[in-house]
Amino acid sequence: MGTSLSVKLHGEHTNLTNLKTIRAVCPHDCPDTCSMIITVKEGKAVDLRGDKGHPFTQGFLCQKVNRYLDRTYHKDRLLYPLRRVGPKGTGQFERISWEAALKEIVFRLKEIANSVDGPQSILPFSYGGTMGKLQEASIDRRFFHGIGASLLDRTICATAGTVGCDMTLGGRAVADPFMTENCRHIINWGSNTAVTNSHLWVRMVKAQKQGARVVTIDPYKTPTACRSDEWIAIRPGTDAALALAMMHVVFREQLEDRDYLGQYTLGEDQLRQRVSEWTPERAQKITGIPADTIRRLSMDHAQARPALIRLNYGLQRHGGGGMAVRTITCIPAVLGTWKDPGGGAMLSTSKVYSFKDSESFCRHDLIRAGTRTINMTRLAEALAGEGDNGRPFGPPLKALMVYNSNPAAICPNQAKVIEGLKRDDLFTVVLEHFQTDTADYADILLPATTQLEHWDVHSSYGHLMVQLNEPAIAPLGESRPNTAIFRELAKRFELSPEIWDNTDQELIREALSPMPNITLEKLLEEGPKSLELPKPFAPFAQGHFETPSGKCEFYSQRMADLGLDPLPGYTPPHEDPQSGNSTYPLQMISPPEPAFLNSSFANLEANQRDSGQPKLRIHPLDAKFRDIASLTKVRVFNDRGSFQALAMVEETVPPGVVVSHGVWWNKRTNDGVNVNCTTSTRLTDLGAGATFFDNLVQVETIPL
Ligand SMILES: Nc1nc2c(c(=O)[nH]1)N[C@H]1C(S)=C(S)[C@@H](COP(=O)(O)OP(=O)(O)OC[C@H]3O[C@@H](n4cnc5c(=O)[nH]c(N)nc54)[C@H](O)[C@@H]3O)O[C@H]1N2
Ligand SMILES: Nc1nc2c(c(=O)[nH]1)N[C@H]1C(S)=C(S)[C@@H](COP(=O)(O)OP(=O)(O)OC[C@H]3O[C@@H](n4cnc5c(=O)[nH]c(N)nc54)[C@H](O)[C@@H]3O)O[C@H]1N2
Ligand code: SF4
Ligand SMILES: [Mo]
Repeated sequence: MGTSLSVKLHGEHTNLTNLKTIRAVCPHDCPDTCSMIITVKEGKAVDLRGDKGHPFTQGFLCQKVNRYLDRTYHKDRLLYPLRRVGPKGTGQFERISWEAALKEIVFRLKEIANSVDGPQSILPFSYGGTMGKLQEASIDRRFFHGIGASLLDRTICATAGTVGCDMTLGGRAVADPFMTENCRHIINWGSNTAVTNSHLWVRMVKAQKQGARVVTIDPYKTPTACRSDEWIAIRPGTDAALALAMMHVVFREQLEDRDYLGQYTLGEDQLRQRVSEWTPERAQKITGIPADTIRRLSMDHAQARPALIRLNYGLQRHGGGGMAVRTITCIPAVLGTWKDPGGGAMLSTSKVYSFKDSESFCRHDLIRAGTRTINMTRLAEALAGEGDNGRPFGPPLKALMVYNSNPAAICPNQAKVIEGLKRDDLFTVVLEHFQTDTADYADILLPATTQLEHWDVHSSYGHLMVQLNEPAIAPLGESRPNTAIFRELAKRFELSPEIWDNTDQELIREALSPMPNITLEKLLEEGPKSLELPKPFAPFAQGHFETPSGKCEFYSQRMADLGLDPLPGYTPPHEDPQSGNSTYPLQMISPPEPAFLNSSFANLEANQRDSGQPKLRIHPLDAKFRDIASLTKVRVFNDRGSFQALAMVEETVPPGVVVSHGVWWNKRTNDGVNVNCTTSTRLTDLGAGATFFDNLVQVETIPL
């Protein structure tokens, strides 16, 4: 595409000599993985739109990525390597050459690797700034494994649910997203689908128009909840109690699928026994949801076919998040809803793909025996050299290499993260598009290319197609792809050329190699390709669970072996106002502002305009008790920190719950901090994940 004078693009022709169209992929951490069409004129991208021919994208992009050209050509884009000249955090840099930057990085890293502390005092820190196979995780991993750096456990988002699901299903909960519109009963469970998964949402709306009932279980009345047939307000962190009571109702009303239970599940008797204790009345006390509502929800979901639970991340970010997902994912097996295409439960489609497995693609074989792993959620502690649960930390961190992430804004216990980033004995390198909060602490700041400027290939965690990202324009300024930067570092470290001496196209071929029918050429010529899956696609219709028993494990020996409850159960929040010993009274959740993608886009003027300033949604009763009037400034605080927000007194939250959307750049707020100055680094019960929404705070007025 793009080189010929007359380009055929899903029936559209572009035959002006100086215009070409390129197919790209939205790189962001979002389940929709949209296919984008970029129009380029004389080397400049002049138009970007959703691919009309892509069956999931359906020709539209979200409000954020519609502005991707503004982001790419933004005046604040980093275009040259920079070296820090002022104190850490002040953001003062001077321009240097790539040669000088690379030389300094290699010199410092080698010096650290050869010191008594050894290479494990070097830590890579990256997450989902881009989800492409190459720019997210390829040569970078090989480089860090090759030099013997500490490993990073990437727990900030999804590991609680991954492990919770895995214990029950032996993999992720997957339903065919292309069949959603056929569903008759849909539960958005801890999922703000209309905002965070908008291309699935349009399918839910279609189902709704065809008579489906759409229900949203969320403590906050989100846009998804507003547009659903019913909003069920749940007390944060108590979803497992609701799921247990729903199964209680199903068994009591004899609405279970005996055939499915008999053939494809393990531990039915123990599950029956467990849920017999979970009457809707008991669950009402914990969840705040009336027992009658629980009964009705359970019966509606049990009696409709196909029935889908779209379970997402909101409910995972609590102390009991892993167990909540494990418990909810038992429901489809009790009801037999897995039998229907589109039905069952949906968490992520990522594991359906058979790209080259990351072990071999990222060369895990290079990892030196005994290398330690550091949990990214506990960056605050790691930078302070504190081991978990009193265990020794090992060699202190002396170098931090950050890419595809903005930890100064997105990590919990922000004050402590910043304290660590300020350390003068820490050598920090940041690869970025912009001078983020994290970039302000870099010793060397390197300009990275955006998705319009580099190659990549993508799976998706919300649909089932493989997509190629062809560069549309040349790298702006002196920016370079992550792959190119790590390639150069690996070369200068004299690592074996076979691990780095390959082009991005070669890497794409390698990533695609287990899928012989999907090649770089085909993706280039024909566009996105569907995975070859059985039609209809209902992966658990006849069991095929990848658990040790091959069944859906209500009883899990693996959980028992870990010393955990082998049955689904309810784990209360770490910071539980019902425990009777909590210091702060209000449960605060901080999901992302719709116009931001985590902290990405938070620096664009238009997105800031859409979002206004940090707000706090609070129920009228809680506001009255504190003399808080709407649209006045409040202080939100706990022992970890405090931030200011504009109070929005409204009944979109129940009493006892407050919502403050994230994730602002600290330096773009009035008080220089964001919600993460209050969030904690305690981990989830399974998967050692982040507990951003398990957070008790107090709120007070700010005297004028
Ligand atoms: N616009 C936009 N889209 C995004 C993102 C973004 O930043 N902006 N981020 C992307 C990423 S990285 C991710 S991981 C996904 C996340 O996708 P979602 O999981 O949909 O994201 P959240 O908005 O974090 O959480 C969903 C909902 O869970 C609710 N919630 C909080 N606690 C609980 C609870 O205890 N129980 C229940 N039932 N609900 C609870 C929140 O109020 C929120 O409305 O979205 C992706 N898409
Ligand atoms: N309070 C609170 N905190 C949260 C959340 C929340 O809901 N509430 N959400 C959590 C979740 S779900 C997640 S996933 C994390 C996300 O946290 P992060 O993964 O850190 O996501 P972003 O904030 O989007 O930052 C990604 C950065 O990568 C950069 N980037 C993008 N592409 C490239 C590239 O090709 N090369 C390089 N070098 N850089 C690139 C972007 O410019 C951006 O600054 O945040 C978590 N933090
Ligand atoms: S962020 Fe999500 S919805 Fe928006 S363009 Fe990217 S993939 Fe599509
Ligand atoms: Mo995430």
